[in-house]
Amino acid sequence: MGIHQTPAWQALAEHARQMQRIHLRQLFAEDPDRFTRFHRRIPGLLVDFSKNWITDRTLALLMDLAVAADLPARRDAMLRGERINSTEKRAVLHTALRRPRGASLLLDGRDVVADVHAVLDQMEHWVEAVRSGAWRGYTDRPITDVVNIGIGGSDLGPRMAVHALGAYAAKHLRFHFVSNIDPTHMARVLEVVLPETTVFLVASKTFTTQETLANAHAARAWFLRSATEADIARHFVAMSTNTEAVRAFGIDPANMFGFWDWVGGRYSVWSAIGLSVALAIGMEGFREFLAGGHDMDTHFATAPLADNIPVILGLLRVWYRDFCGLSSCAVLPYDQYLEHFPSYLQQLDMESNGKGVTHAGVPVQYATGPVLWGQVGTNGQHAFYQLLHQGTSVVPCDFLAPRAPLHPLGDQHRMLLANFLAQTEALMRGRTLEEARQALRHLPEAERERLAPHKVFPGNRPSTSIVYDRLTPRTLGRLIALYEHMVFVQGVIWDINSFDQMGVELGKELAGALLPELVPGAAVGEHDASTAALVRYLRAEDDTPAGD
Ligand code: G6Q
Repeated sequence: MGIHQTPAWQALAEHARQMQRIHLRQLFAEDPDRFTRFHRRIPGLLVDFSKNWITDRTLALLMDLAVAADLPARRDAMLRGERINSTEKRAVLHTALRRPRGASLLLDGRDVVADVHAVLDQMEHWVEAVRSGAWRGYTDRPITDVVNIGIGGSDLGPRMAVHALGAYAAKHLRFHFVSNIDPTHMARVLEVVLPETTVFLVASKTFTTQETLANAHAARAWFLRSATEADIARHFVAMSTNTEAVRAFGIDPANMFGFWDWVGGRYSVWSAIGLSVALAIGMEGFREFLAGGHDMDTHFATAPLADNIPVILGLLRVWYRDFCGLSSCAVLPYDQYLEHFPSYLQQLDMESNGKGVTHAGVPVQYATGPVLWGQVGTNGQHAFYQLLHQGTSVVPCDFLAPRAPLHPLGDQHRMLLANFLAQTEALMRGRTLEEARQALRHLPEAERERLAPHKVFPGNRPSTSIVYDRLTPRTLGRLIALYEHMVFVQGVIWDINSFDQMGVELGKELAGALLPELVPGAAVGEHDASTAALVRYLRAEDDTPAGD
């Protein structure tokens, strides 16, 4: 029986029809305890989900759905290391990367936690050498620049986290991230670094990714214009699971930091892929980051479903997607340090749950992963919030905000928080026509009547507020793990494999076929008329000026 055929699903569908007529204003007016009942706290974090389209009954029905989908057992299976990545027949053990030293978890008879800590110790050794200046470049100068070369999961996590933890970062090291095959990306970085004071971190789980290998080769060629092959060992390290390919590239495996096939790319910032993060904040900070992830794992593993923050927030996503017909959600951090968090989450969520078949390969009969997007506040307020408030699409929003600033500056943190609160309140309450008229009472009546409809806000726009004490490595670890587990919860309800990414393959295959066809004079393969014409145009064989 598919999840959509269970009584729990059908009860939610019926309940959603009843909820359609209720405005959030009304729910708050009728229930002074609404915040008390619909928020949860764990140390350092408060999650207020009272401004969502829910009642006690909604939550109870969502919990029934979680039970119908066997969520607790599925969660435990992931944490135990069962091969829940069904298509690739792999365990999914990013949580093992954050288990404390001395814990143990056996996978095929091997203690993966011991392996994790062996790599962390290796990282510590190198990270502290680079940060202290003991590790020197080929002209005996200390390292000043770190260039991470990687893409997707080998880029978005480290880039986001290095930026997010900027307040704790070594000031004498500059960090650069090159991901795109577009040569502009590498060229712009090479303009500002020197070969003798730069280390390149080649981050690739498979060490076969076209973009990363092309960029790594370009960096190597640039480096060898000033240095020798023997100097490579001091300037290139790799983070990978593929020792042979690392060696073939010319990096000594002694300068390789390993991880394992049970770490998915978009879940890999906690592994050696986080080497740039460790270089930025030091190993003590990196271990704190891991401890934050572990805090959330412990909460996810042990809190009762109704108090379990990732469970509640994951189920709310399902509620909006499948029962309220909403197809997108926004993440809006009121924290400049979290500038790259929305694009990080975009991959985490959309690559994990943008799936159309169940584990058994049967097309799903319901909607799966929403489109996730967002930007930091208050910037977004001056851009797309118009649509959030008055547009015809309803977008549930996650607001994130720190209670305390990392850089106190006059009254600005309070101004930031006032804006965050004002947005959640405005989205929830809206403004009626009568209130709009009131606000315009100073105007002549005709003018007031002309403008008032434009100043009406429907309100009833749901949001969740996630408030943390201040952004520390530990807080960031908790926040990332919170979203990882929310993604997992949704995948379990939808019975999809959140841990493969077959949807990125077809484009890669076609790009491989098209590459030789872009050489002028080469044969153009079998394509639709559009693709074939574009190939010719790009080869400059069709020079009809654009616009003619
Ligand atoms: C993430 C994806 C994908 C991957 C990149 C880079 O979950 O698998 O974004 O991280 O394609 O892969 P490599 O690390 O193997 O170069």
